[in-house]
Amino acid sequence: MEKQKRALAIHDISCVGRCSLTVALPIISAAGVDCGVLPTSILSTHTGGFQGFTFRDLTEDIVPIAEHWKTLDLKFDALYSGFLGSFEQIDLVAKLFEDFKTPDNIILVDPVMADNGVLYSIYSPEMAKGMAKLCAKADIIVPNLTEAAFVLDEPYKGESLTREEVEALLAKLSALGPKKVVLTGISFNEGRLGAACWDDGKMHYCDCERVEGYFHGTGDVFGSALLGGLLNGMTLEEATRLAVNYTHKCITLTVEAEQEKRYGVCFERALPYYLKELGK
Ligand code: PXL
Repeated sequence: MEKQKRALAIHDISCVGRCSLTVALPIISAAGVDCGVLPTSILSTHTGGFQGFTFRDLTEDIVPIAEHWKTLDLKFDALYSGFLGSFEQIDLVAKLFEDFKTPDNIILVDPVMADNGVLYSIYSPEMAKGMAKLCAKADIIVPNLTEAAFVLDEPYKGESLTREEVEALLAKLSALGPKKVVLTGISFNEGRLGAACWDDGKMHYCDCERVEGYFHGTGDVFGSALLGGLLNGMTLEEATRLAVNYTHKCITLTVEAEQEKRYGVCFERALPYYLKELGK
């Protein structure tokens, strides 16, 4: 049997609400990958839709944790960062990437900070500049359209873009450093929604039927499913298609279960589909 791959997921723990580590850990594990975690902060819930959530910043713990790992001669096949707990964490995570980069591992950065044209409530505009620096260190980035605008310091133009505009965005995002970019929230047709990917200059699109409404945590479901695909040997295009279809399935099951949207999507119920597509 081949050696098991190991990933590191660097996100917050939103204790309730199914996003960040409570999504990344089970999905990446289901893909057959040993998934270590580096929690950036602990919140009682995520910040999108709950009043009075608690927030503990774990910035102080990052360096001691990384220093311990360095004594273990640990190797990661992928490092995947998402929601960070403070502005200072950007430089600390960038340093972690330098320390654990190998010639063939994957550094995947989701510059989690905004959606629908606005920054998440706990972030300031300086976060956007820092996230651009972190994206420059990545092999692959997975922004949504709002995050792409913030990272490029451009105005957000909404969802209805032409193919030429999407391609220009992808080229500019790749020029920051990452050879591969997957841009989510792409729609050329009202009834469809998906992602565009840029694989070292080659463009691919993948979409599926749009389900109306805003579903929390789907960016983390998407990024985790994409990474699981890549670590199972898929190309970027194949992994993007898998992530689009799996995320769509999770949303459909959430609608069928009539579940409150702020508690995230029913990704657990769609795991059999994910495993089947991975050939497991
Ligand atoms: O899913 C992105 C995310 C992650 N972590 C926290 C969030 C959000 C989005 O709102 O609030 C704490």
